[in-house]
Amino acid sequence: MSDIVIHGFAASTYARTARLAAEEKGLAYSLVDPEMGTDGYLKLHPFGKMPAMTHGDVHLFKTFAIARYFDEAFDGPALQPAAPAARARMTQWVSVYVDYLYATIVRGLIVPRLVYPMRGVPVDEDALKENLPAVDSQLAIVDGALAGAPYLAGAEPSLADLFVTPMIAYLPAMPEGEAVLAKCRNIQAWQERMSGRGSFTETQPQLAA
Ligand SMILES: N[C@@H](CCC(=O)N[C@@H](CS)C(=O)NCC(=O)O)C(=O)O
Repeated sequence: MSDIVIHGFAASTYARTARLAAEEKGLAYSLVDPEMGTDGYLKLHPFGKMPAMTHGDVHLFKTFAIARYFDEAFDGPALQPAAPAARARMTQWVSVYVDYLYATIVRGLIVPRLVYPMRGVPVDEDALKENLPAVDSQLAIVDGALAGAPYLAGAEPSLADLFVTPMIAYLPAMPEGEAVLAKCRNIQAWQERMSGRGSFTETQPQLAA
């Protein structure tokens, strides 16, 4: 069988989602740092983002496509519910992550608070502060969805959970993140379940300055 290669930085939330899916399926893969912006990498990901994935002659970009490929092309526990309504709910939460949560919480809070200081990039504190009510309200919605529900799309973890959990994992590392998480008891309990999984431990990024 050909080798699976995930092109992405360990600290990337999207690359971690792809890795979580591979780990949950019990797949062997290598993680390779992409050479962002080079012609070579643009051949793998024409939009210049991460992750991309190669498996023999299968070349994919976009995390949802990669994660679905892992789920559907290989044996192992199903990462997508079979029932149409639950599967649609999974897709709904993946879209919520891609369209809303990533911009507000990853780009608007985690990147400026954690990544910019490591790179010596000045933080626009006003913009960060202005974004906090949206962080609160979006996470309150996720918290509400997890009230009385073990996972976002049913009784078992699905791709929806694998999209959201890497972002939540960064929040305790910053005061604004800690403060919002303290109000989200259902997210806390869910994150505890997610972080107890082998896939989570195996993909833990090391943040170094
Ligand atoms: N919606 C895309 C998003 C990919 C994305 O934004 N990845 C981020 C890393 S988490 C990235 O490549 N950032 C580097 C950049 O924008 O140059 C997906 O699902 O794969």
